Amino acid sequence: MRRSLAGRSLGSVSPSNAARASRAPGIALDIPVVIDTDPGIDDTLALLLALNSPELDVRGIAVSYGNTVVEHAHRNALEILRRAGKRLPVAISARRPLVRPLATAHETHGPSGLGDARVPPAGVILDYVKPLERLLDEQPDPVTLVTLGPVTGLALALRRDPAIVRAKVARHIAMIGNLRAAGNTTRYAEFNAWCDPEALQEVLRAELPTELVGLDVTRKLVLTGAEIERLGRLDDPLARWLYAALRVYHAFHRKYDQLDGCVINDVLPIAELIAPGMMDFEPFRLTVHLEDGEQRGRTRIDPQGAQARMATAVRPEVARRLLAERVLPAPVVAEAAR
Ligand SMILES: [Ca+2]
Repeated sequence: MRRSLAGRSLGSVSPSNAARASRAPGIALDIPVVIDTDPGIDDTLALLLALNSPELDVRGIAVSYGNTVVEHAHRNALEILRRAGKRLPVAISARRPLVRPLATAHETHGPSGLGDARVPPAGVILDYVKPLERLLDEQPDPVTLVTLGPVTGLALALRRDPAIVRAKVARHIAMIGNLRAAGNTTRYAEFNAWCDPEALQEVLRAELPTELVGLDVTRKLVLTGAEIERLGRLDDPLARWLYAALRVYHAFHRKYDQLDGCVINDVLPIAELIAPGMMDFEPFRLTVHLEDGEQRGRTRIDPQGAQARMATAVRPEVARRLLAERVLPAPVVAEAAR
């Protein structure tokens, strides 16, 4: 077995090719997926997991503002694709919230969005770049839309072309919101929901259907400080690059959450697609607080709210095992490899 991280997960015989080769021709088992993302350190692990998983056929990436400005998120997405050895269509999902001023999480993810990881300079994104609804329209059949950032781009697509969204999105799974867990941006609100509560309200009311993977479950998926330090000691370019990103995220968690580790929220919706049933979902009627203040962006149960399913329990060891097998080398995530 090659010890190189790149060789394990990103080598020339990709898991994707190997899996396709073992299947009968003409039988498409891969789940077609479009990922709307604001990379982002946890987005990076989620994207690498998706790109390295034969169960998923990632058809394209749509990039949003969120953890950083959209120009940086776009540059980061291209760098993640380059390091994964993939070329995919990249669309622009949203540059700013529907009505609120743009805010980013630079104190969590660093000014570039990827901590101290080296990235090329960001360019200007011109107006004719493909929007999310065009990326969806190009799909020959319905896809699973995964959103890992604010849902502004999906709300805009629903405003501009609801028929395309409804025809091409068979399932929407989102890292967003919280019910019983405390917020991570205010006492009550999760960051993606807080960024654009009006967009989340519009998306929920569309009842696509949407499934929410929120802080109630994502807080249970933690890379420990010891695991991050082990990653930093590996002699491997991708491991060093990920470590430079994760150590900033780790320092943030240590300072603000008194947590020796990183909550890697965005990995969970991807893991659920690969290993269905690793989370429990329950149906709710949900609404979003649109008022300013600590309640802004809070998701809560409301008998008049929109129907959606929300994750209420998780088996994080499944996601940790997937990361160990497909993104991080086994010695990093020690117990998951057993
Ligand atoms: Ca994200």
